[in-house]
Parts: sequence; C-alpha cells; structure tokens
Amino acid sequence: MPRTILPNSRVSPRFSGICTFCRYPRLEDVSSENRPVDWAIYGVPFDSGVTYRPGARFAPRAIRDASQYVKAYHLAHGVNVCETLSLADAGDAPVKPYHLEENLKVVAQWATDLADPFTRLFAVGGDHTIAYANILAARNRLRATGVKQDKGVALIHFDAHLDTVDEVWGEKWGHASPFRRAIEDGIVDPNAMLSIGLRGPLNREDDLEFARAEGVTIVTADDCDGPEPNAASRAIDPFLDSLGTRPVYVTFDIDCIDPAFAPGTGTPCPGGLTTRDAFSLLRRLRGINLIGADVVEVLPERDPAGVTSFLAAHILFEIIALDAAARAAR
Ligand SMILES: [Mn+2]
Repeated sequence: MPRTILPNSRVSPRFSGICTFCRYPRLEDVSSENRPVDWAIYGVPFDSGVTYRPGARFAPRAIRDASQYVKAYHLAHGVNVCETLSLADAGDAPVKPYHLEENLKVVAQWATDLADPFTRLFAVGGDHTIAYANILAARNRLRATGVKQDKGVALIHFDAHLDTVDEVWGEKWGHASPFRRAIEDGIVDPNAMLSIGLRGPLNREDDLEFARAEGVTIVTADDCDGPEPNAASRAIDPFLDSLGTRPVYVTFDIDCIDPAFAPGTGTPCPGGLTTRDAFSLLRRLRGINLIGADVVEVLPERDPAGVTSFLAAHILFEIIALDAAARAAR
C-alpha cells in the first residue's frame, strides 16, 4: 500500500486536475492511515528580500506546475519515494510582503505549528530569506519532539553565494544575509555548515571573512570540476563523516546551478554546477539525518522554457528521496 496516494496517471493524466507539488495530496486530504505525514511541502511566495531581480514570489506556483511530471521511483537509490514516505502539499505559508523580519516570524510560526511535530518541513521559495524561517521552524519542532539541541543544526547549503553578508541597504534580513543571522542566532552551527557552489566575482574579498572565521566549510564551484574524486568530494566526505547522526538541514539555492541549466533566477552567476554535478552531490548525501529542506530563488519570469522550475521540482524530489532511501534501508 503506497503511503502517498497519487492520482493514477493512466486514468487521470498528469496535465489534468488542480496542481499540487508532484501530485501529492493536499495535507487536509491525507487519510488517517497515512498520518502523520513524513513531509509537508509548502510554498512561501515571498521575494521582498532580493538584491537584484524580483519575481521569486511566483515560484511556488510555477514549481507546482512544473512538478506534475515528477515520478515516484528513484532509480539511483532504488526506492519508491511514495511507497516509503507519506508526502503532502500543505499549501502556502502566510506572507507579509512589505515586512522582511515580520514575514520570517509569521512563516516560522505557521510552519512550527504545521501538521504533526514529527512531520518534516520542505519549503519552496520564494527568495533565500525564507530559509531562516524554515530552519527555525524545523529546529523548534525537533525540540518539541524531545531532540536535544545544544548547538544549532548542521546545514548543507547549495548556493553561488555564501549569503552571510551583514547588511545590504541598511537591511539585515535580506537574501544576502540569512545564514549570517542564523549563525548569530545560534540556529545554525557554522562548524557543521557546508556551503557548495560558491564562485566569483564577489563584491569584495572580505565578503568571505565572516564564514571563514566562523568555520564554515566552503566548496567552490571550481572544486566540483573534473571526475571524482575531485576537490569537492575530498572535502564533502570527511564533512559528512563528521556529522554522524546529527540533524541536518539542506538548503538549495537554484543559482548554485549554472544559468545555462537554470536561467530563471534573480542573481545569476556563470560557471556553476551542472544538473548532473548537483544530482551527484545530492545523492552523495544519502545517510544524513535530514530534518528539513528548501529550494529557493527560482524566478519564473526569467525562465521562458520552464527548465528552472522543472529542475527545482526534481531537486525537491532528490532531497526527499534521501530520506526515503534512509528509511527504506532501516
Ligand atoms: Mn542564496
């Protein structure tokens, strides 16, 4: 008996019906035998934190639409995600488009109270500011389920940028700053933070200073070049070993991918990861104790062929498949 009841695509075509993420049921439609759901996927249609092109507020809808063709069986992991996990679309978080910090409070509170405390949270942005709210909510829920959290959560961060700038235009809560705030506020442990995909040009060299000084492990896009073992895998494997069973959150800024594969994003940067690089790196994370995730920074307006939204839908699937693979192995 599958844990996630999908419409039968041989009866109800993938291009019909009301869009939910990957055709998963709406949270309110999940029957009692498939509760508590393992993952609640929700949109955060918010982009007031951007420093360049706006429009990521439209991404949850675009990604829902693009996700209709995401199928259930993960070939590389050998796991049927929908038979292993109960998944649901929890709708969109309430947002405060005129207020950055207030928005985070509202989203974090809503997400903290969502579904069952054992349900994992997957946020679909929106700009990268919203990661702070989902990490905070994931951490609140860990606490509510009795998981001791002396330090912040471990974080695996895919991004062309470090997002640890102190402030931009006098604002401390913009999308260049979420991990600066998360580290300062103790919700992310910088010694257990891995950032993958960084590349230049930067505004200035000291943009890296904070992350370096706090002990963040940085794997640049250049490190991902060439066949494995390359510099990236040599850095990532010991990092993953050091995590053990600690709770890990994965945040995926679509701009870590090269704009040739993911043009629909607000602060694009050439020379990024290929789709295959990203899938290979994500699959390498198999075995982590995943407690929450997000995919952010898709800009549908700059995505005429829909490839970026389509990729984001599959990144979501790849991340959730990590949890399915881990549970199927138990
Ligand atoms: Mn980012």
